[in-house]
Amino acid sequence: MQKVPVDVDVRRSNNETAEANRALFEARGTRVVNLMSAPGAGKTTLLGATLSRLRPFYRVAVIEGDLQTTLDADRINELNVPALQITTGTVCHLDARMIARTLADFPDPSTDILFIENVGNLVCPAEFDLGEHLRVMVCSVVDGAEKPKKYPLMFHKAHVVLLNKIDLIPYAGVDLRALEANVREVNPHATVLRVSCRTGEGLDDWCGWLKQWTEASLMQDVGGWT
Ligand SMILES: Nc1nc2c(ncn2[C@@H]2O[C@H](COP(=O)(O)OP(=O)(O)OP(=O)(O)O)[C@@H](O)[C@H]2O)c(=O)[nH]1
Ligand SMILES: [Mg+2]
Repeated sequence: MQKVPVDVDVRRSNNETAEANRALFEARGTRVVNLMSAPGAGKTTLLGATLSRLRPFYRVAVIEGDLQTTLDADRINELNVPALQITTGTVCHLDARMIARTLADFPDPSTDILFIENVGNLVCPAEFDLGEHLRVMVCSVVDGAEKPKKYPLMFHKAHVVLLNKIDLIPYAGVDLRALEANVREVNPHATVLRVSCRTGEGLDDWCGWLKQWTEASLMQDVGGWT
């Protein structure tokens, strides 16, 4: 009997479920954005700002991933955007099966863009395909310029890297150019944008980029980015 290492098996099974999720999303005409970052980099804050800018144009919904609480889903529901919470307990990332189970409770097929906020963690979320079409990483600039080199996988997997909290650069003493160079070294193809969810700087550019991507993706009628 051939032995298959457990993590290879887990990943293969996850990938199969992710493909099924993606096929379902595409049949519904829903584009799915997976938001990832270290804890506290600003995912939920960015989501709030993004939803308010995109809502006039698209039907949006959110799945929130969190170890314990429903706090982030509560924040999104306060904006009158439908949001469901997945609490993972001790698991430090979302996986495709969790998303598949949630879709059974969240059947609205008319969503144009579904945002998934992954569990705050700089490593594991990048290892699990959820069936998304776009992976966006939020990187807090105050965490230091060397982070892309130390934790390359998430930077490598991201289609978009948002360098958030640039309002704090004067206090943090971080070299923003060095950070950008490190991101590009790990992932030369990613779109890299500077934003501040506190001051609003860069958010119109980010949402403009996302609108363009959504239109292009819906026209192609395929995910294409995975
Ligand atoms: N100064 C500053 N603070 C920010 C910015 N974006 C977010 N914050 C703050 O950073 C803290 C964490 O933001 P959240 O949006 O909760 O971060 P998160 O990534 O969703 O956190 P988890 O879900 O716990 O991983 C909050 O106090 C935000 O107000 C920013 O651009 N500048
Ligand atoms: Mg959050």
